[in-house]
Amino acid sequence: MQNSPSKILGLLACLPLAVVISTAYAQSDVTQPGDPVIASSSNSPGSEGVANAIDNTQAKYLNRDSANDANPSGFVVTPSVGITRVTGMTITSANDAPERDPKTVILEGSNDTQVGGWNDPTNTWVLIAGVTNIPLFTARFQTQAFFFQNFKPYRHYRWTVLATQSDLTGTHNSCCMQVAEVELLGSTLPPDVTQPGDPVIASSSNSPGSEGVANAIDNTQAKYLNRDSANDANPSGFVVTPSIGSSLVTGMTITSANDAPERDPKTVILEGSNDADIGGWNNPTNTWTFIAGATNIPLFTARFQTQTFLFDNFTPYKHYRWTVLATQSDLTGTHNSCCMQVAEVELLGTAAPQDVT
Ligand SMILES: [Ca+2]
Ligand SMILES: [Ca+2]
Ligand SMILES: [Ca+2]
Ligand SMILES: [Ca+2]
Repeated sequence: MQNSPSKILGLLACLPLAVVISTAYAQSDVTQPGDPVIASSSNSPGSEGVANAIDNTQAKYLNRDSANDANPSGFVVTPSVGITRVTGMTITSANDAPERDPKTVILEGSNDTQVGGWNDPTNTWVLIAGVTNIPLFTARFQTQAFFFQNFKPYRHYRWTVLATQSDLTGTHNSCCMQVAEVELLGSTLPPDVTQPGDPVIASSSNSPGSEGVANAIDNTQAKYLNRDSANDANPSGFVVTPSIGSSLVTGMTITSANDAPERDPKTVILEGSNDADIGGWNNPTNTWTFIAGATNIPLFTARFQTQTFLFDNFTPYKHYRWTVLATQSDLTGTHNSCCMQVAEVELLGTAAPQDVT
């Protein structure tokens, strides 16, 4: 049976719409007015403070620290929507004085529990993107957008102007940095495609009775412990078949267990299978395809700490195999002669698109 031309045209007509929707979702502003913000300093006029940077109006944020580009200025924001992955930003010029517009901006991220201040030594910041030589804003309240690759999700963002447009405008900037608005474009993390009770197969039964494989996805801090990874002699992990059906997984979280950091995962691989049935952890009748590897996972610096890993994946799968190839072991100062253990694993993604015909 042939597809009628009208049906094909209909499908083509749908395609751009679908793209637009997904683009809009992926690139929405993760900040909102009222989110906690910390100014680089209080060197602002009373009515032009830092909250104006994300207030969704043309009201401007002005900071005098950047007079003559002597010092950086900007802000820290903690999006109230939670952990996000940011892959772009917009900057909107303020009402006047183009020499004060940003020319060089850096964006950093932090996953610290709390931010102690703009430049608090207890906080760790990681560079996400630098935008240099921003073109002149040719109008007031003009918005420029910048996109970059970033696979790391963060709780907090630090947005810093290192240089203003100043002399490029023909006017030396002896005043300040100013912006009408800044948006951080990105998305919240996709949800966990697994749920407690989903069929799981352990890499082996070499676990204490109360620390079996079901604990890996039970949504509690109860841990899964497998002794096969003592001395990193053998891999250990599990296969899970999400009961929601085929899913597209683009990330995972790993939460450390209650004790013994040397047992935490250091190298993990995730594979997918679309076989009808899984015959076991490593059954020769099954086909597994590599999806992503997380190598040199940073030390978990606390118990029940969650680390998140995001990756590109365009293939939906019915089954997932999560394998720990190495534990943190000696990096912690203690050799791991026991096992691998985790409090929880999440596979982040969405249900696979369904055939609508
Ligand atoms: Ca906004
Ligand atoms: Ca504003
Ligand atoms: Ca658990
Ligand atoms: Ca879960």
